[in-house]
Order: sequence, then structure tokens, then C-alpha cells
Amino acid sequence: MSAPNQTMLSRVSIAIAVFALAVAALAVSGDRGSASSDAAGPGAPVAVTLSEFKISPATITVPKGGSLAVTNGGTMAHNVTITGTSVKSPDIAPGGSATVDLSSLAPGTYEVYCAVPGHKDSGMTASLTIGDGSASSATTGADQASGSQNMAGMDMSAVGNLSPSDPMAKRINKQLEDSMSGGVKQFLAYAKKYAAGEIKTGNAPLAPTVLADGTKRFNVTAAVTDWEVSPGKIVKAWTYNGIVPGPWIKVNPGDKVEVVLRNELPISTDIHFHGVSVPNDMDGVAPITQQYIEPLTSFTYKFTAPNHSELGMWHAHMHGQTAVLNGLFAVFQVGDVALPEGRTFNTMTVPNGVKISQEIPMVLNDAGVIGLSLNGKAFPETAPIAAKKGDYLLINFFNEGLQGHPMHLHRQSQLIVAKDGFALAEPYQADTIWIGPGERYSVLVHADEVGTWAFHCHILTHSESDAGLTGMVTALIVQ
Ligand SMILES: [Cu+2]
Repeated sequence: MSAPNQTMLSRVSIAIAVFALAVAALAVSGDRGSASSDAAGPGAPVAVTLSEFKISPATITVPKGGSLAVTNGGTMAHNVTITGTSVKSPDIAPGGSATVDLSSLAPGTYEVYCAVPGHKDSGMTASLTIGDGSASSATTGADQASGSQNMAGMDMSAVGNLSPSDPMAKRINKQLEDSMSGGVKQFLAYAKKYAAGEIKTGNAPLAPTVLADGTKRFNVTAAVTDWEVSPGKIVKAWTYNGIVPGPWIKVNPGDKVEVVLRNELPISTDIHFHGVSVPNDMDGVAPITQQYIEPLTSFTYKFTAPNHSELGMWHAHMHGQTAVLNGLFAVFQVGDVALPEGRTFNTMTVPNGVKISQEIPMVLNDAGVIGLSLNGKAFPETAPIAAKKGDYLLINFFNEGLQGHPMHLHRQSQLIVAKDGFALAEPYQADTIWIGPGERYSVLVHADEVGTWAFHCHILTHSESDAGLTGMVTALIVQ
């Protein structure tokens, strides 16, 4: 099996190759979304552009029953909110757009602002005047007759009460389509950035310093660091070496290991090596097995790796309910997961000497400042998995969150080869795998179907929202 650093490189080079394919696929849905927009609504929506930190134009005039076509031309998420009403847009990601229905507003003048904390004070305000709008009164009347005047903004919850021909339904549908399309466009734009190495990612393989006696020493600093979870959402993450998940430590069975932890957090910490066979005094549960590692001090964990393969995690145990969820988690691996070579399982055959093109950690989280995420990133900033047709991928799931997550891969099955790093005597195929907190599953995927395949948590509120795809979603792109 290839070493982590080689797999990362191949992932990047393949991502470049498949990017064009994915963009071509998206263009179809994007065009369809724009075409339908012109057919719905009373009069053309009035264009409004958001940026850092202003709303243009500063004076907006809309006929009664009209709407705003809001585009975010900035580099962070913004919204439009209308003072004294329930009318507001969702948070719109950079490059995204949304239509804001104003048909619930009586003629008059209103204040418009961005409700993202701090943005109003930075200048994101404008004035909105609703005219008496005789030109569009017929359509507005129809909206009110159907009871949809309460559907202003992004209240999607009652759309099921509307007829498919209701203009309000069409406007809401347009918003829903736009939110899905906008997110997917961003995801593909980020795929390009990943391929170009422009995104700071977690799970970076950590190279040890090798001491004279062969000991592999890994230097780690825990600190609170700015971390971009999704476009424009920068949080104060708790990190090892500045990344979420922290560095991927991989050693060989029998290696002498040192992990030197420098604590620059505001609270004490420790490292628990979860699922790794270490002596009791290296188990990292302060104050039971060691003293607290106080802020601005260091501690060195020393142990000999077991003589067999293990697939574990390393994370804080001291107030893990805050520290881990905020980002103090990473992968610790001893050797390689054993594969069931030369066997056939239902629809998948694992050849003798199977070559794994990529070994991919997939670390799940759902709380703290990181929130619903895959490898410390939320859709649309999740990294896609790019493969060539015929590749065998080894995906290791790690759940560092508070809830179980049923991870579902479209079309290609997952052959579960190990649970918590222990090779299964009888591997089995599944398309959806429930991964509970603390659990690890290793799955072999034979990427044999060309296309862009969704790969997501199937608790649907972990992967979709009124704002489109969200959180625990990525894609397997097979070329
Ligand atoms: Cu989930």
C-alpha cells in the first residue's frame, strides 16, 4: 500500500484531470436554473449586489409585489435582511445568489442590512422603497388570494400547500434551485482550488525526526487557530499544528515513537491514543494516568508501537466535549489495514496484490465550532475524491462527533474490511455504513462507474438545508 504522502499527491493530480468533466456536468443544471427564472414573478427582480462592506445600490426601489435578485460579489457570506419585517435572504456564499420575495411588504420605505454580525456596522445598509406598483397588482393579487403572502423570503416550510402553478411556488422553487446550484458550483470551484493546492487541509502526513536509536519523534503544538470550515466561515478552531483534522501520524509495527506535545491552548490538555496499544501511563487521561499538560508547557509521550497493525485516532481527553469537537482530533495509524486479497464478495472482487490508489481518512464531526463536517470542512468546501475508473480506494472513517452518521456512497458499494482497525474475517458489502462516535470503519471502494457520485451522511439534515447541500457532503468523481 502506498504511503500517505504519495496518496495525497495522486489525489491532487487526478483532481486536476477530472475537474473539467465535473464542470461540464454542472453547466447543464446551471443553465436550466437561469432559464426558468425569467418566467416567474411580477416584473423583473431588481438587482442588488453585496460585497465587503456595502449593499449596491444604496437606494433600492421596487414596485409592490416585486423581488430582489441578490448576488454576493464579495469574498465572505452575506445576507439581506429588512428591518421590522420577517423578510430576509439566507446567508449567501461568495459568488452565490438568491431571490428575495418582497410581496409581503406594503408600500413604504424600509431599511435593508446584512445581518451577519458586524457587517451592518461596517456599512452594509441600504434604503428600500416599495412603490404602489399598479403595473404588477394583478399578480400580487393572485399571490394574496392563494394565501402565500406569508411566504416572503425563504420560508420553504409551507411550499407543499401551494399549487405547482402558483407564482409563489415558482419563486420559491427558483430560490431552492438557485441554492442547490450555487452550492454545487462552489464545490466544483473549490475542487479546482484543492487540485491547485490552494486549500489548507487537515490530515497532512507528519514526518518524524528520526533519533539516533531509530525513535520516530513527532512534534505537535496544540493552539487555537483560525480555520475556514466553509466559504467565509472562519472559526476559532482548537488545532494540532494549525489544521483540522490534525496531522496524520503513521508508523510501522514495532517502531519506537515519541509524540512531543506543546500546549499553547488557554486550558490544560492531554493526548489519548484512541484504539492504539500504549502503556497505561501513556494513555492520556489526565489526571488518572498523567498530570495535566498545563498551558505553555510540553509533555512527551513515549511508547513502542504494537507488533501488529492498528487504526486509531489521537485526541484530547481533557474536556473533550469542548476540545475535541472544536478540532483537537487526528488519525494515528500503525501499519496497514489487512485486505481480503483474492476473494469475491457479492459484486466486488479484490484481486491478489490489489493496488490501493489512495488511502483516504474521512473524519466525521458534527458539533463544536467545526460542526457538521468531513475532514474539518463543510460542503461546499469539502474535498472531493477524484479517481480513475478501475481504481481501488481505501477509505477509513473515523467518527469524532457526538452522533452516529450513516455514510452513503452512490452506486459504488463499500466493502467493509475492518472495524476499529481489526480486519474482518468476513468482509461485507454495504452502500450505507452507520459510524457511531469513536468508531472506525475501513472500506474498500472499487471506482468502476464513471461519473460524479454523491457521498454523504444520510441523516438528511446533516447534508441538506433550505440553503442547499450542506455539511457532510462530498463526491466521488470517477473518470
Ligand atoms: Cu450525519
